[in-house]
Amino acid sequence: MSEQQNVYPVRDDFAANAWADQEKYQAMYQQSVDDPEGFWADQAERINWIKKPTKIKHTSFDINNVDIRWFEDGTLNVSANCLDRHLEARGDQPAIIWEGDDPNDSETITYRQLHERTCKLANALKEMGVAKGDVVTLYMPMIPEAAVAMLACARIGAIHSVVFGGFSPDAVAQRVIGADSKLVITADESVRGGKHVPLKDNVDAALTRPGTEVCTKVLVVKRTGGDVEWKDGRDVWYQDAVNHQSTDCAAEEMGAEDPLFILYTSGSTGAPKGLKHTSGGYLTYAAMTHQYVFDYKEGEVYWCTADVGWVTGHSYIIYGPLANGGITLMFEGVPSYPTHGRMGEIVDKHKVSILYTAPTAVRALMAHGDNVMDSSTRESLRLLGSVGEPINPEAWEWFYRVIGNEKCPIVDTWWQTETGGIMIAPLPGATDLKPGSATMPFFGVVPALVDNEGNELKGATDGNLVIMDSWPGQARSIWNDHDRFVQTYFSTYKGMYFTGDGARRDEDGYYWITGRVDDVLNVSGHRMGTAEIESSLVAHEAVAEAAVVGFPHDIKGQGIYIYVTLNDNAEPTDELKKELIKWVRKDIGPIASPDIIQWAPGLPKTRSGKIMRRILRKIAANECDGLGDTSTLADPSVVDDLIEHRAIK
Ligand code: 6R9
Repeated sequence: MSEQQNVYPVRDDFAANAWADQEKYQAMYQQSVDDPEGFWADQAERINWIKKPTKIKHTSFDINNVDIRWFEDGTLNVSANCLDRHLEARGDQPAIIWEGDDPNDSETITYRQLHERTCKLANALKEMGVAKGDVVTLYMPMIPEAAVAMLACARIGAIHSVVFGGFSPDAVAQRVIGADSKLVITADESVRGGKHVPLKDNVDAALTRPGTEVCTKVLVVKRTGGDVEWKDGRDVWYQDAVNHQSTDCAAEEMGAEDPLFILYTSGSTGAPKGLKHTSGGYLTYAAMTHQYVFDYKEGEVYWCTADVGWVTGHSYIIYGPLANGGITLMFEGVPSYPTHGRMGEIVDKHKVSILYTAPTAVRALMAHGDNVMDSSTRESLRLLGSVGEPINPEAWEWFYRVIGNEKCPIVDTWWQTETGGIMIAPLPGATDLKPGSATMPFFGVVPALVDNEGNELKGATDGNLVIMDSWPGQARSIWNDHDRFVQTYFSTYKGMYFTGDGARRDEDGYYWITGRVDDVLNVSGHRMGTAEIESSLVAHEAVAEAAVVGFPHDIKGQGIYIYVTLNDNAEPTDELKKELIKWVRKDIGPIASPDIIQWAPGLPKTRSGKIMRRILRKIAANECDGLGDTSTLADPSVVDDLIEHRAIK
């Protein structure tokens, strides 16, 4: 890292009005690690419990007994916490401001209206036979019904599993099967950047796959009115299901440790993992982080640009903001449509105070130059946030200067699907900022850096990022596969949660996330397992073997670089490259689109047959001088061929 890097000290006016200044952060942090029981018992007060918990923390990272429970004897309902309890004080205040893909399309939904819509759908779900503990799959556009569907599930104790609307039919099928899901909620089509995506067709295709018979109902929101096939007895129009329902629906009393949702995410091996999140601890943590990290104040309009298909959408479009009685903006479209000025225009139109987005979006705008923001003033903004991948200092500075008019602190928030909420981030009234650093741990979070043997490293150093003790938002397990949960997160370093990320800690104790140290790619902030893409490719008849690595990409952060060894009878043509790219897009979804395919007559392997990705990563990045030790390769000569034909020189 550069030595002369900028530091942005906390501004006095910010510190004076923030939920936490530096002194308060330090005192609270100290208490949170010295006395987690007392600290989190106090924090649990932010939730309306039906039965208040007396048992606060019961957690073990011991490999023989990984067991994570928070507030376990408490009961609550998450949807009542996000809706009912706000009705008296702010029933007529907006809960959701929805901005459509088309700039002329928007809608404001008050807490009272959101409550009514949620109750109606909850009643409809019950009528369709959905009961407490059932899993409902959501494959939806970014429309208010997506929020309503999540909250309606939570209301009746059903568990939602949201599948990102950009995923393929196979991904939907895999998740329906994996979670034994009886019902899918979808829409006829989604609209993004003026283009329609046939969600219902995709669901139809998904439900022809063997194993999906468990799913017997599909509820379809009419979004565009586009043509859809209809399967009588299975398919139901959303409007027909909800219209006649009552606007009252009692909220089910749930245990703090009852599951709230499953969310699938990629790992370094095998099929995506369905992380299981529960109710009491998750909500406490989502609400608290939303309040402190974004310094959220009553009445402010807050906009998180993520999709509800990702964990960021769960915690920071829906649950955190609504638990806090906030106003959350939900955007259906993309920042580049109809023009690259759209993001700023939305900020002006709805007087957004807090804008939480991803480095890839910032870099994409930055590529169009400073004038890209000329169509807006963004005067309402007071805080910016970043999530999904490391933000490079250049993008940070541009975000600060051009989007934030040099007056808004940026909170760079590091966290994961597995962590449920933000783990390492500045508090804007407490933490001096360094562009590119996620800075300091949130309350109750004890990060550490370890070497490859698991020895804790002290002081300024690089290392593998682990978390030493549990926090309430942590995922409890992998759906139907607790062994895999234990193996993936607790077996690498004994007694610690392993994040899969590398990080550096500087002399001020600031954390700088350096990226994944496992075989997980981060493309535009989306996680993807190299194994998933490889297994898709080898299913193609022309492909004998494939190795996937990330390479530095200006906009996406990482691009997808693929080495393909063809079967003897296949010709290495450009047409075949195009076909393979299409193949992967169709199999996994457009976000997994390969950027570069290189034909590889052979792959560098150890004598035990393991592909040496370290070497492939270097060749893809055009760093061929520092390939390191190649002496353990079974056939070192394959490397020369790969270097000669590398795509980036
Ligand atoms: C919330 C989310 C998690 C992975 C994580 C890390 C990367 C996320 C980051 C960041 C550096 C940040 N990541 N935020 N890296 N700085 N502020 O993104 O969850 O989709 O599960 O991805 O993303 O590599 O391990 P998820």
